[in-house]
Amino acid sequence: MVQKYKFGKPFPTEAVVEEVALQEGELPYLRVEQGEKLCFSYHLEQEDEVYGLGENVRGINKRGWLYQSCCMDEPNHLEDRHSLYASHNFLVVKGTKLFGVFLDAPGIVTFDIGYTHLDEMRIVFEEPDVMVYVLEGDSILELVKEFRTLIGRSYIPPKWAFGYQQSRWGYKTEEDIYHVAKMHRDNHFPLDSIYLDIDYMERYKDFTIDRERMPHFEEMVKKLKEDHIRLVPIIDAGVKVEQGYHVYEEGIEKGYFCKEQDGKEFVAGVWPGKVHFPDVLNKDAREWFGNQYQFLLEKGVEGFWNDMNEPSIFFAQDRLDRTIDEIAAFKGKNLGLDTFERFMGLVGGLANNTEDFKKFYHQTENGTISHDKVHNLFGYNMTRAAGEAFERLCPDKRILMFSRSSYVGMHRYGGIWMGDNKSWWQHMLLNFKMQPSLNMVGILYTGGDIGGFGADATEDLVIRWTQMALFAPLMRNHSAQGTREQEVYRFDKQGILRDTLNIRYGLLPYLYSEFMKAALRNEMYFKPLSFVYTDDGFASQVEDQLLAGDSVMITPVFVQNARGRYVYLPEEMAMIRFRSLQDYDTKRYPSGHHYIEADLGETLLFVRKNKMLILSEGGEYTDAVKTDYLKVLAFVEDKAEYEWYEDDGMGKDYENPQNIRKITVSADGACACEGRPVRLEVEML
Ligand code: MIG
Repeated sequence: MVQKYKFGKPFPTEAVVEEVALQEGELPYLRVEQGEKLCFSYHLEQEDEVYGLGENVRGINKRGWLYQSCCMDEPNHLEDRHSLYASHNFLVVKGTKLFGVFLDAPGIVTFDIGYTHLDEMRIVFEEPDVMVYVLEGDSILELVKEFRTLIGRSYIPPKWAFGYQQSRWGYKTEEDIYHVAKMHRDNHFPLDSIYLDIDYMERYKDFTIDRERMPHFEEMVKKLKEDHIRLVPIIDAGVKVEQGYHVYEEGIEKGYFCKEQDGKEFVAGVWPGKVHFPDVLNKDAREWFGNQYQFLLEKGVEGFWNDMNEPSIFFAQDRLDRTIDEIAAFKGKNLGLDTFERFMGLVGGLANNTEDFKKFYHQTENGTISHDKVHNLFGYNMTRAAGEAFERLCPDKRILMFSRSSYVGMHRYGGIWMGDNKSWWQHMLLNFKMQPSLNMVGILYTGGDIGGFGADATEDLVIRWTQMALFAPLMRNHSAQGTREQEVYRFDKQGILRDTLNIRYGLLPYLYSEFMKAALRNEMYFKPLSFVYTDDGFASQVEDQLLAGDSVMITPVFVQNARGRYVYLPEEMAMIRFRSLQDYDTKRYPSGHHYIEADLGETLLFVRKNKMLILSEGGEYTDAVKTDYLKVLAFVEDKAEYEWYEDDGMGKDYENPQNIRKITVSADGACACEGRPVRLEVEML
């Protein structure tokens, strides 16, 4: 059951798509404090667990820290951060009571979840306007489903986007791109796409191509597609200020950029130097910006990633000008510690200064509103611009789209990647833990940069990270220029990496089925153990294992030099230790704690009781993965049933009942697939 309550005059974010009647009277569960700032508080009992907040730092259980919804370009994803790139104000409290709450407020919201006082949660709003949705149900999974129904169906990418993808900030020319393709194909590393980072553009101008570096762009797109490799270009939020640049000139002419109070376009500095931000909160501007993607669509491009859309601001032009003047005053002075710190603060305070958010405005259907009040909606609406445009421009085709910044509601238009992580073991775990929290807010198509974006990766890290990402819908190796190159072909143990990628393609029928069912039924693809094994008193303490889909529990190795790990089994399960798609061993383990070996080249996973994993024979790209033969790895005590989802992977005939086939395995090993000619080979675990 969902109840809606209104405080002040909430901005219509369009996060929620269902009609819900507005309630009068007291907010249930939360105590309302109308002090200097609007605050909701809740007393936490010792057994209470708090889940949610989508993309954020720290654990799956959010207790014990202070989080802030304030989308920020912050590349240091450390424990002392309070926000990352997104704002996902959805929480579930489970313990003495069970309820969910969504705080639909696009300004800055602070969640003190047992930080100031261990046993108190305080949700504080910078702006007094918020629409509150309170959800009730019998389990966390039910609450999540209720919430997901409220916010609408999740974005579904094309099937090729579930293949392995390669990216690096630093591929500059056609030769660079062809080289990456060749190295994968020649060495039989499966691959479905290569990314174009900002260097493909002419001086970082959106919707342009640097013809010196990529004179035959169209031909390259075509040639690579013949080789089953898609090119995925980046689009940045800021539009370069440059006379003669059509996007700039059109935006100015139509008044589609964010303006300051005096009516002049707000000037920020980002990659291209001075930029204006398209006013994506304005319907017409959003349509206009979305239409620009056609420039690349008509060149054969079928996927994009939207970057810098918090929006990231290196500097606001007027603050920079003032700062330069202030800095000049330090010249020739003897800088003591205080003055030196002030000096450093001046420069350090230039980037992403929240004060600058107050200086520009959006012209929305609900009037003019300053950016700080709706800051967290920018990335959402930039990606929405693209998503809405794809619906108009190519309604029958799925286009790959994912964003860096997001708000609840954006999940209908695209996925996200987890931003600028680092080549650190702890970031592998951090990204792992974000997955279920993101699923709670509808973001199913997601993954972090494999191998880490910043800092230098080691070979074993890349191997373990690739293994960890085997079930991530978005499986992309990406890194920053200047860091150690980390494509799979850069390392000695290429056999391990090749075998690992082959496993991914073997898993595709399962992975795709589970993703599609989760999307179409408003369910989670990655689930924490505690969401499923609700009576298990220990499950909530396990945050380095997840259920991936309905059949499998994954238990990656997150520790350097480890040759195995402790695994907690909430019930009897069947282990599979993969070395390759063909070479693996299996063993049943009873419930409880076990130390299980997993050498560098080995990936552990567990099949749940009366469930099965289906495997294809793999392939070097998604289109090569055949499904006329499936290996079925089943752990059957009584009977196992599986719903195998399969469609053309490009169109939108999602609801066709033909897409789902039931596979059944009985205890004697007999196996059948309803209505589809497929050769099944069963292996009883
Ligand atoms: O300021 O386009 O998160 O993936 O490679 C850095 C260059 C801008 C940040 C993205 C990253 C991308 C990089 N971008």
